Amino acid sequence: MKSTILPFVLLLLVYWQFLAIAQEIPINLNGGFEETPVGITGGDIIGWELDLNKPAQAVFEVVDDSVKEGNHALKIEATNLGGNDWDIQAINRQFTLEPNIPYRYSIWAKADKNNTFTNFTVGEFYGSTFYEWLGAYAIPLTTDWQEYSFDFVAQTNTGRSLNHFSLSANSTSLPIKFYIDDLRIVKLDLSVGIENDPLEIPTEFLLSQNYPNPFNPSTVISYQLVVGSHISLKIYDVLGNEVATLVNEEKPAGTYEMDFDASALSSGVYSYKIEAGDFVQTKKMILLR
Ligand SMILES: [Ca+2]
Repeated sequence: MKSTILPFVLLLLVYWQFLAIAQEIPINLNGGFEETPVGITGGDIIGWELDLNKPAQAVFEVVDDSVKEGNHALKIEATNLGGNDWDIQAINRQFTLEPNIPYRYSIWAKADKNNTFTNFTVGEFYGSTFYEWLGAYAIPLTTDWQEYSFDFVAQTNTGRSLNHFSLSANSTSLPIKFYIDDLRIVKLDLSVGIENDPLEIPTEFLLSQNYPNPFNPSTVISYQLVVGSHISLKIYDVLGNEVATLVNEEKPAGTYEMDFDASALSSGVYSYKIEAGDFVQTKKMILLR
């Protein structure tokens, strides 16, 4: 009996891992670091802020350097390391982490000299002022862009939301410069393989904000359908002229991702509109060359 079941269990485990789906979390975070930081602030800001009010002295600057999409990355130049960190706060207290579900934090980073140790931490927001750290990861950066990722699991308490990332650095020689770009949080849905159902049926219609945004020249637009219907997903310029049709067909319920390549278009604000039965939604995006 045991020898009959074991290969099946191993196969199931492999299958489970293989089918694990990463679902991007719609955090209100300028994870591509295309824009100037908000600064030292509090409150519910859409975007992200940097808390410079720390012993460690550093200058933050959005510079013309990028590992992936977009043109810019965040440069952090430290002249003094005071043993404390710098905070990057993703300000979205609406997004609640699901307990006991693994999430993956990923970020691209490099430094101007090897072995600049950087700690990346992830925290969750709870109540009005409390942050609970979910993980801290010490990384020896190199002079080449590399992607680093860490998995974490939300605590079981309810009402917690993803809020807080921080950085700290250590090096034997100062000043140091390091760069970060393309910060993402994805939810790892490991239940999919077990259910043997690659398309989890969503519970609400949704047109997600494209990622990255701003973008150059391509971006990803995703949407969810609760029921199957005829889908139209079109791109319009700022004058309302249709410039592209991404989808125009019947689709079953499910979650979809579309790549939009804007190589033929010029810089500017565009909108994308989905029509799925009675569900109509439009969002804006920025092509930045
Ligand atoms: Ca970027």
